[in-house]
Amino acid sequence: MKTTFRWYGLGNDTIPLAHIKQIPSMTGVVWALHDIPAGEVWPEERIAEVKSQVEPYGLSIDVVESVNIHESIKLGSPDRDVYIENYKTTLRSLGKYGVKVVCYNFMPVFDWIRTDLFKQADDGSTALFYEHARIDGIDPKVLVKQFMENSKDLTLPGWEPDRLKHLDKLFDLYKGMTEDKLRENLKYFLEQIIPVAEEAGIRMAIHPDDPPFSVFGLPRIVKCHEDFQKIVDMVDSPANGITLCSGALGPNLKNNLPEMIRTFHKRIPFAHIRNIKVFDNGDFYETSHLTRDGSLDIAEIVKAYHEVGFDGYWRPDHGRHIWDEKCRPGYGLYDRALGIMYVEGLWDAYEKGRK
Ligand code: DNO
Repeated sequence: MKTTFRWYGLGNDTIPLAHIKQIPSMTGVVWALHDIPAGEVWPEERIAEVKSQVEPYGLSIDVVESVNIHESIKLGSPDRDVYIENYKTTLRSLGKYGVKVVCYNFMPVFDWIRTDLFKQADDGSTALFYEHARIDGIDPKVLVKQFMENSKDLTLPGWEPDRLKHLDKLFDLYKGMTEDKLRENLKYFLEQIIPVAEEAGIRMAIHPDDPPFSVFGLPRIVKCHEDFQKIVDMVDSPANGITLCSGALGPNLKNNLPEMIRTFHKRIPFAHIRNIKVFDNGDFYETSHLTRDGSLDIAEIVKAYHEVGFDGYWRPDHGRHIWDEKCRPGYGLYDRALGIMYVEGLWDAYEKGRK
């Protein structure tokens, strides 16, 4: 498997490419043009610019996360075709510059949701945290405001101010939206996009809903094994794939990740590996990658990838904030680098065991 690392771009990430390159096993960055609003075409010259910044470090730009989906596509509004055409144009350009995988998600309104970005653990480290009681009683607008204040000048993926400024209107538009209707809208999108992705040499990889249950009454259609089956069946092509994110699926402890890997591995071009600790009441926080630190058996997950001969891309997902690092929530250098060493260590051990 090919190790990658999410990088927010020059001037937008606290971590220099030179440091990313020094992490053992590193092959490339996972990137995006974070300033381009969902629905707009990514200009070719901007794609070329990222390529020229990254490749001199011996790193690839093979994986993009995410080309975000305009809400009109998720809502199935009459103007969705305009945004689908824009998406196709972006895919063609990305293919031209050698991109191989495009991660995206189909979550209404919000991308991932947490209630705390810097929850302190006993050892003094901090990490992202989700608390049911706080979500149940909170107006989404208050949560958005807290997030913006807490992340200061570092933009958060999925929490772009542009996306969230019309929150009331968006919630109104989603009134009456069911899982089935949302699924139909995903199918409509995929039927148009996948042939273009195939031509461009790109594999699309849908990211699961994070957390994998309905929040603020919004429907969720990418949260378990059955949902994945429905999605891969919508368009039967290797280009219609999954980003298997252990941390996003993990809060539902019924999700059997090794089994999902064994079932869907031919449709998994991209894996996110991280651990979480789930409490009895369902609250969860993000731990180190170590199996013994969380509720997910990361060793079994890596074993499943090894068994199926996974040769796709993976990245450590979020990390804790340790050693006083000042960084974007979830995206510091140190803990993600430690996570990589753990996962690569497991992989080597399985590899030796096989021989
Ligand atoms: C947060 C990320 C998500 C993810 C998107 C994929 O840190 O895991 O923002 O990139 O959901 O489309």
